[in-house]
Amino acid sequence: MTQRKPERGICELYEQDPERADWLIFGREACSDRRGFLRGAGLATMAGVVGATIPFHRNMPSGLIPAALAEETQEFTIEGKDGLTVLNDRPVNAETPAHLLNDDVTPTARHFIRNNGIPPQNTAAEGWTLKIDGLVNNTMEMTIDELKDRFEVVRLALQLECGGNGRAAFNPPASGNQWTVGAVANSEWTGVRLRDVLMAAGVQPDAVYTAHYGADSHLSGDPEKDAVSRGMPIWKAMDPDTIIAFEQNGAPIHPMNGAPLRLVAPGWPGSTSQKWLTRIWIRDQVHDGQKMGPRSYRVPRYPVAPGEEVPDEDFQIIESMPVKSLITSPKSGHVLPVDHRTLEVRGHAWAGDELVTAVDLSTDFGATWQPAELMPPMNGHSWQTWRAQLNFPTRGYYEIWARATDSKGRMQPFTVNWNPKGYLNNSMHRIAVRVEV
Ligand SMILES: Nc1nc2c(c(=O)[nH]1)N[C@H]1C(S)=C(S)[C@@H](COP(=O)(O)O)O[C@H]1N2
Ligand SMILES: [Mo]
Repeated sequence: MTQRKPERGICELYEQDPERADWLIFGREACSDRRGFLRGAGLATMAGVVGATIPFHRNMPSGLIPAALAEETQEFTIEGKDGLTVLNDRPVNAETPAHLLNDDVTPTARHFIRNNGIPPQNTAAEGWTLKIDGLVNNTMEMTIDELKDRFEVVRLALQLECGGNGRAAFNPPASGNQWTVGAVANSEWTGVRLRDVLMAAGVQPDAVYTAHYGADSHLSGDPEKDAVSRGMPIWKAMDPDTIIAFEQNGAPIHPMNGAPLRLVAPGWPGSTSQKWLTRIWIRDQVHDGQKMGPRSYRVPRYPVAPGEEVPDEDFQIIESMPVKSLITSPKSGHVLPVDHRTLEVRGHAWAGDELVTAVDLSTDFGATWQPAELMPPMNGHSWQTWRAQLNFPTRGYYEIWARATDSKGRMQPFTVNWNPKGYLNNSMHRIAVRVEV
């Protein structure tokens, strides 16, 4: 496996010195009149770079980096995974290119991997136990077979997204895995409701938060330290879609996705969904385990300027994730053959604990929008699939932009909502399409 270079070079360049960026990419002409750099020779150069003329170039905001340039992928192989892009190999972190997420239910081979530490060697279901303790009337320790026997088994498609998905677009850059768009998945998980287990254990009235422990180890090798140990408020633990899963897509969980037992707390930062789960401790305070604070999986309580210093006490824990969508077909860079002017476009949208109520698409850099046909979720907390037929008036370079709206009327922004740790980038997904003569 190879270490992937962060992809933010071009974005960083634009942010720091847009004139020079235009000069480097589109040539000297682009610099004489920056606002008009897409006219004349500048436009011709840009068309050369993206490989086609740009019919809607007048709508392109100045300094906009064509989506066609922002893409570069590197593939790697890991057993049972197919076509993922590696971001880091110690610990293993790999995301899925958007066009490989086209399935309504994400195949295990295409489910991203986000490890904070070193996965356990032994992930056999046999002998694995889960302990429930802390503020409960009955401390419990159960095998996976006992969980299956005692509680109703459910199978749900659940959306899981890393809190840092989209971080690569942050400027100034945020440290951490430089995820682009593919740290999200919607596999089917079979398991028992955490709620049912907690009811059996008898949660005491002063319980406020769960604390999760897994069998992976800290990168340092220090046995006293957890790789990650997060939790959630009791109300989220009691959500019927929050489950303790022992199967992924009807088969044993992939070792990198938390075999043989994991939490799935859909719609919340992926870090809530403890993999290789061994213990859930019920606490009378917000959990203070590894990566619970003061800035981990937290964002400022108020909007901040890019690069602004924010004191630790002004950060709050991320709960439900914001509305977002992905264009999964066609693959960015798609070329419409000669005499073809329409294209079937598909993707998914999700909105944390909310529903997605609309997905709109633009082919003219956001000047006009048309609604996509949006399906209801397969079950609560599944992502929603959408499709649309788009028309392209002439030959040239186009971008398809997708913008989802949630049930509270919130829409995806065009730009990154900057925060120091690079979380929650739900800016619109853009892909490039070329229409031939
Ligand atoms: N035990 C354990 N659980 C974990 C993690 C981890 O490193 N160790 N990573 C978390 C993070 S940050 C995310 S985004 C999700 C990713 O789940 P996946 O690797 O199955 O896609 O798992 C979460 N659960
Ligand atoms: Mo994550």
